[in-house]
Amino acid sequence: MQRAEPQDFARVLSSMCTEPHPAARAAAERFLATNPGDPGTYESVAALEREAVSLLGEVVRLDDPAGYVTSGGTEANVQAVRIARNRARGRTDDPNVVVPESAHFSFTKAADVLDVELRRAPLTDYRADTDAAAELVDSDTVCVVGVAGSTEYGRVDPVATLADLAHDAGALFHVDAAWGGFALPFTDHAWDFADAPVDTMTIDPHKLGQAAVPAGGLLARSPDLLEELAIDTPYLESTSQVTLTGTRSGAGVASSVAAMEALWPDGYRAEFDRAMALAEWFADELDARGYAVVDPVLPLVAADLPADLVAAVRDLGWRVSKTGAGEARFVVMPHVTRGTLRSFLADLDAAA
Ligand code: 0PR
Repeated sequence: MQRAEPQDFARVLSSMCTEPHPAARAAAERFLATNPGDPGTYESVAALEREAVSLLGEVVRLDDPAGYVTSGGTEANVQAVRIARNRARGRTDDPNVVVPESAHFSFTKAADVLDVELRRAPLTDYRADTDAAAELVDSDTVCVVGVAGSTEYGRVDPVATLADLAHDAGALFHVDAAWGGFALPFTDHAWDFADAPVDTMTIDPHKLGQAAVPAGGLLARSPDLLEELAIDTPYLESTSQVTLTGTRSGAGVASSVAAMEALWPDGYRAEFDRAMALAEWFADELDARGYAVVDPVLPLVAADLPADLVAAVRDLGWRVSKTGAGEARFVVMPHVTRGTLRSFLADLDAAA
C-alpha cells in the first residue's frame, strides 16, 4: 500500500479544525493507547481529564465545573439535550427543545436519537430572535439553546434573555460554544457561565482550542446535571458512566490539557487578536472588490461570491465551504495566515 499523507492545511479555508499545538500533538501521541472510559484502569488519563474539565471551567468562568471530554461538539450537544430531557421526566412525556435556526445540525441528530421535538426559532440579523423563541417555548420545553459563535456566521445569541426564557418554563439552558469558546473570552460578548445562568455548555478543544481530534467538551454548572446521564457499569471498577461512548480517546484528553496549559489565556488571546484583525482585513478586501460581505464578529467571513468563481478556485486546491444561503464561508483558523489569504485573493482575481 502506498503511504497516504494527511490533508495539508495550506489551502484549507473551510475547516473549524486546525494543526494541533506542538505540545498537544506530543501529548496525543503519548496517550494514544489509553482509555479514559475506564478510569479505574487508566488512572493517569482519568486525572488528566479532571484537569481538562477544570481548565475548561477557567475558560468559561465556572468554578468547580462538572463535565468530560467528548468525541466532539456533536456528542456534547446530544448529551446536553439528553440531560435536559431526563431532568424533565415526570414533567412531560412530549418534550421539545427550542433552538435558533442557526443551530448546528448536531441538534437535529440529538432530537432524532432522543425522540424530542426540535423547534427552530427564526433569526434577526443572524441571531436568535428572542420574541420568536418565546412563542415556541411551552410547558413541554425541556431545553432552550443559544449559540455562541454560530457555524455559518460566527454570531452570538442573546444568552441572558434565552436563559430567562428557559428557566421561566422550568427548562434548562444550553450554550453551544463548540467553535467560539476559545475566542469569546477576549471579546465583550455575553456568552459564558458568569454572564448568564447557563446550565450546560459545549466547548471544543479540537476546534479553536488547538487540541488534536477528537476532543470536544461538555460542561455542566453542577454535578447533579451530569448525573442525569449516569448508567450502571456493573463489571468495571467504576460503578457508573455518564459518557455516550464507551472506549474513548485518551489522546484527545491529554492533548486538550497540553493545549490549554500552553495557550490559556495569553496564547489564545494572541491568536484571537491576530485572526480577528485578519478576518476584518479580508472582509474589507472582498468588499473593495464589490462582493457583498457579512461583517465578521468572530474570525469567520461569509461573502457572496459567484458560484463559478468558487468552482474555479476550488480547482486550484482551495477549500471553501458555503453557508445555507449560498455565500462562500472562510474560517480564519490558526493555520490561515495573511499570506494564505493574499494568495487566495490573487487566485480569485485571476479567475475573475
Ligand atoms: N456546534 C457548532 C457551533 C459547530 O460549529 C459544530 C461543528 C458542532 C457543534 C459539532 O461539532 P463536531 O463536528 O466536533 O461534532 N462545526 C463544523 C461544521 O459542521 C465542524 C467542521 C470541522 C466542519 C472541520 C468541517 C471541518 O473540516 O461545519
